[in-house]
Amino acid sequence: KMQKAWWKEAVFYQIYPRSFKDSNGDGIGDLQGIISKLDYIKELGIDAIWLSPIYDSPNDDNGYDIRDYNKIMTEFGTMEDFEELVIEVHKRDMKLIMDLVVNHTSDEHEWYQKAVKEPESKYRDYYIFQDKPNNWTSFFSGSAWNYVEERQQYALHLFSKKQMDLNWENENLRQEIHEMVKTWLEKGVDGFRLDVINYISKRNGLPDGSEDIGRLMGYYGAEHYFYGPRLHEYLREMNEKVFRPYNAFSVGETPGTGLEMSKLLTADYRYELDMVFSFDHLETPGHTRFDEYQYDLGYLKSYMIYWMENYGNHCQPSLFYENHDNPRMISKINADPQYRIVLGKLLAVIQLTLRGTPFIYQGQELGMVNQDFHTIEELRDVESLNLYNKLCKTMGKKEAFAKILAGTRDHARTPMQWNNQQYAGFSDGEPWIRMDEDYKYCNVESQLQDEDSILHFYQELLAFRKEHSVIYYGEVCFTNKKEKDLFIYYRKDETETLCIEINLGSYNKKRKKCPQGVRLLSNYAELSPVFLRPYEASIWKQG
Ligand code: ISL
Ligand code: CA
Repeated sequence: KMQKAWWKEAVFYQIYPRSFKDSNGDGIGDLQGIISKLDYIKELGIDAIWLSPIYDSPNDDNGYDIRDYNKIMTEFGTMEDFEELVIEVHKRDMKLIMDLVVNHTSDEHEWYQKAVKEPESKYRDYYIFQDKPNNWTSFFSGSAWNYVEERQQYALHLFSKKQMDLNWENENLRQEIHEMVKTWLEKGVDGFRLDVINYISKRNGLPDGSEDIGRLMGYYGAEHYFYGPRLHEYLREMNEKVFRPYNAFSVGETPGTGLEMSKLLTADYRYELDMVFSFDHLETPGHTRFDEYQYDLGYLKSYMIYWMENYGNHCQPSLFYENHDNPRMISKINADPQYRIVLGKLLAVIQLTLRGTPFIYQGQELGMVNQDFHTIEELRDVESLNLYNKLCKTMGKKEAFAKILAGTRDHARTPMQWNNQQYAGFSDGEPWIRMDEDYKYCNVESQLQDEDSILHFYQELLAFRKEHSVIYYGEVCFTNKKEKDLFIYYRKDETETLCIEINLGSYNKKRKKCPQGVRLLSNYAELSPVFLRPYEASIWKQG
């Protein structure tokens, strides 16, 4: 028997504020823009919103480099705007969670400035300084160490040169973080998504990373911090002091932890995190985000079966394909435009009928696809720009750009497509990042008018979930596990049984038989008793 919780019944919607809706024509999305679109989100059927960072930041990594945790980024608005947002979200009976980035801060954060300039102050150990660098590399290319003239030492940054890793070994620092989190909970936010939270504990002495692992992964040192010795302790401490007293929800972003470690981080009797995001399903094994290849849906099937069968009732899976760090899922699977609509709906069926909490990324509900970028000048993301410069040292510019184009995070960061007017109704001014012509055909306004749109399908499915609690707490059982391109599973409880029947291939697949009962929802209007058509996905109700 599973324990009930609001977040096990909720569907989350991730907003990337910079690109969601601009209210004042400066080309940058903002809080008032979000407030103006809350009715849209509510009508979609969403229960909770996750906001990517909105704190004061010099925007080296679009807000994931925080300068002041207690201030709102000027481009996004004011603290009053934020308080209004909390009220407006709650008024509509939705929840709001914030992004909590506490593995690192901006180098412009007061703590870092003082650590460097006042080496006798209490801030001296808030960051990770060493006399000599080790061989760890940054996720955004090059060494993970900056030389700091003032201290004649090196400081660690696992991400950009302006994102300095905090030293969680320091108890004062941990306390300051706890107090900071409490001030946001006092403002009424319902929880947090914790950025790379599994990286906060680094192995004592910071030993060099293994050459073999480094070569294999493409970055050095991760085995010394992706699941560090004090991780569980830090999480339990934060849970006990901060999350539990406020009944706050937590979902950790935890790249690389896999199923067994994820269980240890999220089991309900361990009081660490409520859920985690695992990323192993976002690329087919043997590929990285920057390879150009076709994603294999057969792998998604095997991954989902593995998690659903082994994660257990004490842990709640998260279900997602997209976020602000990844190209669009439809483009990865099959970029042929004739399949865009059926494929967008197939993805919705899987995400919204398996056991777990779905997270929909802005634009996913429209079936947004990768952008048609042409030159490196059109890109904004620090990861892409750094990697491009690095690649250009060993290959031609064209080849380097092709790799960037396959994986750039900017595919997911172009403005939300609201209508077919200039700048897609996102802004009256030129957006901070280029967008292609796709908004002329794919946008909220036109999809709201079209009953067969992906957006309508999401609305129907989200309403359907609310009528069928078997999706929240029922069992999942798979059949035909070995059969290529066929994905069939049942959701069962005392009250009903649903059968989900999917063709993962882009061809007509001969049916052996039809499921029993009635077909309630499908991405094909007419039932064919002979074939499952390309990417056909249907929900049947039995008995
Ligand atoms: O670990 C990785 C290398 O494959 C990356 O996936 C990385 O862990 C992931 O991108 C972390 O993302 C989060 O933290 C970053 C920020 O740039 C991302 O936007 C955020 O989602 C640093 O704060
Ligand atoms: Ca603005």
